[in-house]
Amino acid sequence: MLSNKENSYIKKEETFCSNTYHPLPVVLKKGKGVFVWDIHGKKYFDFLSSYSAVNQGHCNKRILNAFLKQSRKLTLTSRAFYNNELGNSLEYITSIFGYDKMLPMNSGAEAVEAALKICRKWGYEIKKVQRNKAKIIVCNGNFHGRTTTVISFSSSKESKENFGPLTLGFEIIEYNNTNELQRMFRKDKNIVGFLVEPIQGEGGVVVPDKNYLKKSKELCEKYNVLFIADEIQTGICRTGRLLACDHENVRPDIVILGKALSGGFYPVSGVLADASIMGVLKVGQHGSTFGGNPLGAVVAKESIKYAVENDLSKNARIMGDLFRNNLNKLKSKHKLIKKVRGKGLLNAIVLDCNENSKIPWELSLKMRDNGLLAKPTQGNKIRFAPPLIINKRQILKSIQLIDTSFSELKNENSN
Ligand code: IF1
Repeated sequence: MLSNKENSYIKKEETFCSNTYHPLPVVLKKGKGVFVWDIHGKKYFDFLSSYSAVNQGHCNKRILNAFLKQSRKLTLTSRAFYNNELGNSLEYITSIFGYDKMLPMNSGAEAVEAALKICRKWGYEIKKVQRNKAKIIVCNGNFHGRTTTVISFSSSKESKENFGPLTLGFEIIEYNNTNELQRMFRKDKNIVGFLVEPIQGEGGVVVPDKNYLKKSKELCEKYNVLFIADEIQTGICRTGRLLACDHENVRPDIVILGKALSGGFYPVSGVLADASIMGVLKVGQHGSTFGGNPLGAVVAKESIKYAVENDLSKNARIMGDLFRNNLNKLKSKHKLIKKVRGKGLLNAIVLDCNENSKIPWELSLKMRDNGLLAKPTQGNKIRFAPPLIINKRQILKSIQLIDTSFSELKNENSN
């Protein structure tokens, strides 16, 4: 039962904000590490991590200090002028990821849009495909953002209906299917790029077969197509490696980063590529008011430094294995758990109910009451993605809370 105070916050947000979400009924006021607190001081494990944007933990002290220090000096210059932080930051970030250059943007969708522009331009000017015929392959179940071009290649009707006319030049193929990818490449010589999530987040944490990425990259090399990895959600240690593509030693032609590049402080995203690809963008052919600002540059450098120096990849691997092993033990106890899947600390359970069942929501409410926040995605899946700093004791405690929530729901439904 929500308090009057909670209801008044909710009512105000619903009254004055666009109604594009169905938030879990909880009103948060504070975050620290793996925890968030509501307005009454109740503490929760945050198993959404702001859609994997706070991999380093809420209000990370090191990133906060860097943010505050730079905020007092210079926050925004626009790129009409140089600033003393952008070059330093991108020198560090490009060296960590092993690319020549990074194009700094702000939101994930903007970085995806920029990557698509680079890919198309490369197609016309380097690969020499037919003018205005460039084609980019994407996957069914994709999620790459909410801008009009990006939703143009969404496979979800809800994301694109009545937002037309949509952008042309995209073909959707089945995810995790390299045969179909090869058929596409053979059929159409104007294909310039393959945009793929190494693990599909919104699709309910869909992990492709082993070597899917490797085989896809090999096909891209064979047919001279750019392999574009959207690592906005899977990147920055989330799946147990710096990039999810690292699990298969795949080096994308273009890497798209966002979310945890910000440490949760300030929207920062970016596109990584070597000079031979990034060089197709000339002066005046791309830009953004905030892209490359000194505050975002400092935040992004500190966010990556923290993740690397604290080996969040290793912790994500160890804690992710512990979490999935324990979830699988729960599976034998709670028949409602149909499947456990994920990699590192990007995990989900598939519930044995249909896609429009109320059970996933009821379960999320139970977990909320028990002190753990997680939300259903794609109907009958619940995503579990805590900050990557979570420790063993906290994982085991979280499993207990999830177990209790299943038991309570079962008892309630059997009465
Ligand atoms: C919403 C999903 C997650 C992303 C990938 C690009 C973007 C996202 C792989 C765009 C953003 C967010 C957006 C948020 C919900 C959330 C989400 F459920 F929508 F798919 F995390 F899984 N590529 N994902 O996951 O980045 O422009 O948002 O910074 O729009 O509801 P953005």
